[in-house]
Amino acid sequence: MELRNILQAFGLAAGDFSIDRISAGYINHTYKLTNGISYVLQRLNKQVFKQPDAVAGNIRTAASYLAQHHPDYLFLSPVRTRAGQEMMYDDEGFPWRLFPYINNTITVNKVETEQEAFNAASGFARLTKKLAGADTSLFHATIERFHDLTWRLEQFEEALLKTSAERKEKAAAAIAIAQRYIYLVDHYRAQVAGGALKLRIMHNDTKINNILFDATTRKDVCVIDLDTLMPGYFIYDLGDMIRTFVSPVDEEVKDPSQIRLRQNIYDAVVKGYLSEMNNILTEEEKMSIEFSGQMMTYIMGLRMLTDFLNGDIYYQTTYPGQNLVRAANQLRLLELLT
Ligand code: GN1
Ligand code: MG
Repeated sequence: MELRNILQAFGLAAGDFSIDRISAGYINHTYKLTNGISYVLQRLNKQVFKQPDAVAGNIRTAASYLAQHHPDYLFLSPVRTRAGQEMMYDDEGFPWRLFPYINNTITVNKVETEQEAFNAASGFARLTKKLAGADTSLFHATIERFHDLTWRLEQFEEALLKTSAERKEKAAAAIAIAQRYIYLVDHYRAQVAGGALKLRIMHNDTKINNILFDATTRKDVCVIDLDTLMPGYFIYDLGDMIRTFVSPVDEEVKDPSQIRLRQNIYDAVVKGYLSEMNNILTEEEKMSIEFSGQMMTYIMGLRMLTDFLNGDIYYQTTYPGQNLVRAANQLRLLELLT
């Protein structure tokens, strides 16, 4: 369906905007509509988000809780269609959402400074903190068992059994490294089963480009990309920040030897996170801070490797072998984090 028709459903005329596709992200299609008042338009990946209503529902639940209890907290809710819906479905059944664009904000794709790491970490932490009083049972899993490490290991093992000889051969080195870290899954299971981690509302995709910064002051303004806002454990958000912030090069780099652990950035992430969550996290939870980065780096390595073994069916790729490159980078980072 043409963007023109989609915008029409939201009461906007395509001709009024200059429209650019934003390429960051492996899952959804995102466009920036620029004019005096600007918007972000996004097509949700319906293969990944099988229940778009759960996505919209969680955002609505969070928005109403925050409006009631923390009215000063800036939380981005979608713009409704003319028919009053949070999403419109195109002819192929894809849901589209529209978000207001906050002027004078920027996203960054790479953490350069400790201050940036600290600000982003405190920004993501503040979301969980502000939602700490909300009833987690009102939120639904938008992707079942999304960051459940046990499940991701099972999927990896199943892919290993089903993959082609050729892919298995190409991935042999990565598979061997991945198998060395299965002990992390045992630890995860023990933590969850033992009740060491409290169920909280997490963002679940805390990459640096999922937070808006003020273009002038560089302070964090607002978190974005709330498709995976759902119950989880604090290690998911803190861990994904450690995973994506600490290396000077990102998960796409072709030469894994460029992956490094910047200890100062690591420390700034943890400090930023605790600047908001120190009084919210239990002492027992705090014992999993170090584990968080290891666990999330491992889970992403497993997911990327699984996707490679499955024939690249989940993440968008632009060249053959890209998922294996991504996985190798995660496993390299994991070596540095353990
Ligand atoms: C996916 O689409 P994007 O880049 O926001 C993935 C995350 C991974 C990330 C890896 C729904 O997020 O879990 O961390 O790729 N999102 C989903 O870069 O699977
Ligand atoms: Mg995302």
